[in-house]
Amino acid sequence: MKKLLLTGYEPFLKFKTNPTQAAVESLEGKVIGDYKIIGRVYPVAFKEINSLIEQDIEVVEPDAVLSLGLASGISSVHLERIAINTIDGREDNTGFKPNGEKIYENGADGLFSKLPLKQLETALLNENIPVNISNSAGTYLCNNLMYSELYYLQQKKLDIPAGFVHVPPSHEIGIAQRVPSWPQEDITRAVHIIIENLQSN
Ligand code: PCA
Repeated sequence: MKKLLLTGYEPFLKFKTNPTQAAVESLEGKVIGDYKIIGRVYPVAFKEINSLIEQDIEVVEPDAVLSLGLASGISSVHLERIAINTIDGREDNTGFKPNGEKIYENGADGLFSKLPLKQLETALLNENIPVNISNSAGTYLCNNLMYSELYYLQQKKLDIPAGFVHVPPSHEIGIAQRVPSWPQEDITRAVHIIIENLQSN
């Protein structure tokens, strides 16, 4: 059975929950399409994230990697096209505040998703899930994870589907923060549909 490493994040900043944690916890251990789901929920910590994803890819030996993050203010699923070699923005959960540093000194400026974005966009639309292909994953933890994941796979010459998807807030966050939000079950269903439509080699 093929394995898919599915990653989400813990709550951060003013968000008391993270819908990606809930999605990972509900899909963990399931078989979806070609894949058995191996779930991980990561801390929002710049200094830990690179080694966490490297270790998990090494230990799990996945046939595909799908990473998820919450983006407040979006009202559709965002299939991220590119990760950039920089971190910047608000402090993380350890209090570290990035200031435009490179993630890898000798890394490429940008790394492209290895997910079939157009195919996934069509699959989600066919299931009535609002979706957009996004050209910026920001400069916070999510971009960092997407970049270090793709960088590591490139270094190891592992040619597998891998990439990052941002999801909107769940209603819990929407109500607390007065931002657009979705039912958690639709967020989890969107992730399920993405995995179903990921073909491994
Ligand atoms: N979203 C943040 C980090 C953790 C998460 O779920 C981001 O978009 O960078």
